[in-house]
Amino acid sequence: MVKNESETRRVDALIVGAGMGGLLALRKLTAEQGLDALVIDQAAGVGGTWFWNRYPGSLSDTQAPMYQLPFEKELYQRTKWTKRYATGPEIREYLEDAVDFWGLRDRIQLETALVSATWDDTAHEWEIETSKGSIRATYLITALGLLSNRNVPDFPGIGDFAGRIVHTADWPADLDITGKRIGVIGNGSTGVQFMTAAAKVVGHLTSFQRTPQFSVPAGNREYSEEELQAFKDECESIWDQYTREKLGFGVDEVSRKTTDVSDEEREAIFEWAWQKGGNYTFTNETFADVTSDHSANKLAADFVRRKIAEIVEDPETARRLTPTEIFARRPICDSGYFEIFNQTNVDLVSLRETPIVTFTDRGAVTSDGQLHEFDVLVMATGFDAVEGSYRGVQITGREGELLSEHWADAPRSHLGITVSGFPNLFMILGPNGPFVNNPAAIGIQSRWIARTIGHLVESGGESIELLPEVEERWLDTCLDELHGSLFLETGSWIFGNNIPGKRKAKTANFYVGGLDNYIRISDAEIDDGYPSYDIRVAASV
Ligand code: NA7
Repeated sequence: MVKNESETRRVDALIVGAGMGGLLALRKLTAEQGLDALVIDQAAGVGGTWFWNRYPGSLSDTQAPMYQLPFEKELYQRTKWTKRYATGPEIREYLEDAVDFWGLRDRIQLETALVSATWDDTAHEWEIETSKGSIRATYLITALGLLSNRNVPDFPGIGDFAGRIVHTADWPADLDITGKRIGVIGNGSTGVQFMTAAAKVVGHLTSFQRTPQFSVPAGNREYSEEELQAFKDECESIWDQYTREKLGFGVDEVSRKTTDVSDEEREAIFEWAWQKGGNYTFTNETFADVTSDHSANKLAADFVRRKIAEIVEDPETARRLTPTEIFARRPICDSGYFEIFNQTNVDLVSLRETPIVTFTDRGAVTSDGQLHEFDVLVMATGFDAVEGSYRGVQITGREGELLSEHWADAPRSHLGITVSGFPNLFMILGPNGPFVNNPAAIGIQSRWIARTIGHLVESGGESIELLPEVEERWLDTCLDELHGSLFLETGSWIFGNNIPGKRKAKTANFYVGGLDNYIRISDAEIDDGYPSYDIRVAASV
């Protein structure tokens, strides 16, 4: 259909997603590159992941000083967070403030979904359809989030349930769980946070657990005035550390191995981490081999198993809560999760031992014939993550190829940012980006994108496109880095193992070679004049 040109809005850059990634890209492209940029988001407010995940207990388990938009010193000084971890509402407030502080409110169009984007190789721009009209943009930046596409599994007879069914990532504003009977499916980070908070206020909670998870104390606490001021004074050194760290979570990434110390010393170090709290403190600040070596992993896992047995009073409940797999999912921390199972209003159902056979109007019936009644069913069932965020949007490249076709046998990109055949498309947290603290990745990728677009503008380039062989090489690099990873052996979203049939043979999903190496490789691309790219220069230049 030929569109009326007057109905089509024209911008230099269209950014899809008003979460941390989209907002930082907007800031950089407008303030540093002077571009006319616009953000669209299907949500009714900014915040991305944090807009949607409003379930009770929602909190970032990255230490708050590291869970901030990097390289923005003035914004950092405004942060009001006072505890080791920031809650969902605090993060939303922080992002709202960033929008006003940077004067970007007029450049954000909410309740607007991306429908399709097609590269016009004659005009050298993207022709974009949104739910609110057409836009043409020289650059398309997709900041769709890693964990946006909700996983809602089907259960037999679930349509018969007469109560309310909610997903944690689509939490209704009018839902008050106080005094209610709640069923919860899922016990990943979200389920653990939700149940720990909900158990304090609900009438009754039944946890339907498929796979028991390792979780360590979060060690949440108030920061002193002095500590808060020190973070503000030294924020640039936090960002500087990214160039030397593997993960960017602000934990001391030790090189000591479990075999370097005696049994007593090892136990004392695990105990120190348990008392200090923090997921990556336990996995990376104790010993370097916990996440890479089976024997070391078992020592860490057995430590947590012993703690569960100490905390949970009923031995049968403790047995069902104790993981039998290796300790190699995205690590979880909590503020009293195992303790809730000592409460009389909390029950645990192992779906491995007694799966749900059907739902009735009153609740779920398990294979032992028991009806578990509840008023609200909470699905804390996670996401079709990473490239799953791109399902449902139609992005068509230079030769008419759909991004979904391009990724048919495995999602592929360079640095998690660019895709061959898709000129002037830049992703933030796209597939095969670094597996690190997300704000760190967002900062580095936004900076890379802004610099690259700045280079194009200055040099009269009208398009930049990744060379296909580089994309294949980067996929191989990501796969090589993954070789032997313990994380491949568990059913986590990190590699797409959580969705039946999703993970394909060549899928890497992340670059696990470390933040330091990622920064070095991505900086070198710019410093060397973009050897991995075909840059087309306008004829008149
Ligand atoms: P996760 O970590 O993917 O957890 C999802 C949970 O839902 C997990 O316990 C799953 O059990 C469970 N699940 C999923 N499908 C089913 C079915 N069909 N039946 C029973 N149980 C099911 O998602 P989260 O939202 O908790 O966390 C995602 C990330 O957000 C987290 O890692 C942080 O980075 C922030 P399973 O383990 O697959 O047996």
